[in-house]
Amino acid sequence: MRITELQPFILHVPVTGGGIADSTHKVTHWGMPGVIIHTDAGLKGYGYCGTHAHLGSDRLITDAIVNLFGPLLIGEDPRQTQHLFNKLDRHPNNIWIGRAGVTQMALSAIDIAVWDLKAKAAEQPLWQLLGGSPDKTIIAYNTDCGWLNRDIDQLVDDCRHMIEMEGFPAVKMKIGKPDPNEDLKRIEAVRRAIGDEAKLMVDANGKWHLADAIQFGRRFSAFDITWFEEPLWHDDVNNHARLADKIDTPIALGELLYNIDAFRHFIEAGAVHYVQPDVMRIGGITPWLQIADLVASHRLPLVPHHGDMMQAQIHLCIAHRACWMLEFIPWTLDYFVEPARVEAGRFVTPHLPGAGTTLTDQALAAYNQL
Ligand code: 0YR
Ligand code: MG
Repeated sequence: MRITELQPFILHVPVTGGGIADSTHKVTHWGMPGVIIHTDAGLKGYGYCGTHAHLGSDRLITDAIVNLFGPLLIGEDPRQTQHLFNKLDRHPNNIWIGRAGVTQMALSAIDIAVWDLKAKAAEQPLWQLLGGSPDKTIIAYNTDCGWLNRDIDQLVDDCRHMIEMEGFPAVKMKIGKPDPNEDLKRIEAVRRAIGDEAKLMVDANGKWHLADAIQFGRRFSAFDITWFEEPLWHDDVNNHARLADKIDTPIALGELLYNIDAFRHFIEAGAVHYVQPDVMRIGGITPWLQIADLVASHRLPLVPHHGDMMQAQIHLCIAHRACWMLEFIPWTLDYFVEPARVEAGRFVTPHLPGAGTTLTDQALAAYNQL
């Protein structure tokens, strides 16, 4: 099988309730710049990353896919995933301007697409190709009920609904209001509404500084918070390690890290307890598997970020021993041939061949901005 063509796309799809916010931004749409990789066997591989639907930055990603990496792929066998990742990752152009940011996300989309092709060529769902079992249970936690721009009454209703009516065993809420005391009031209200059994996580998206994180993070113990996500600036290893020593609530981070070296630095510094790589940011499935083995070697849990909208990462979670929980956000369930499904708070095992990333022709026609 040989790669014959790269067909880029940029989807912008609506998010819940007309707009969502965390401490860094408010968005009305989720962006999915990506690529369909065509082959001479008639199989197509789909890969994409996740953004805040800014067309300028999305076009940078698709330009890197087509013009930085594209010429290196035509004529190659997509099943040679290790060979192709090394060829692109270590290409002089990528070393000089890449290894993070736009080019790393472009590489992620390509690597996901070639793994999609590899699994389709093997006529297996990716979790099976990787040696997983369909009987493995992956717990879903819901982030789509905890947005920072919901008032406290809506926040409480949405979180209670996900636990009581939808059967999720865990919800995550955003913090990062101008006054952390308001965050504490919201945390207390949600904990009271969902009861003591349900898991509750909080996510600051990097907004807090160390003093606030210590002072207010110590008070999370009263509410049994499962993890404090991205408390501080995303790349700040030392202060996250200091915070981890000062508060009881575990630290979760990784959604904005780009490579295995960054994960190793946080893990070896004792700065993270729940590790959250995102397959659409770190260069794809090939490095995801390496990072997952690193995480497992340190006996830490791996709970991926939702950037691929769970489609590929549910396969990876089923296959890898470090995973037992995955973030859930429902924005893109109508746009995939086999959308991620949750029943009673657990992901349903996908069964179609491939990595789960095949978009419908209708979605490509309706939402493509390219
Ligand atoms: C959502 N999940 C997150 C995204 C969310 C961010 O648009 O920006 O809030 O991905 O932190 O853990
Ligand atoms: Mg987060």
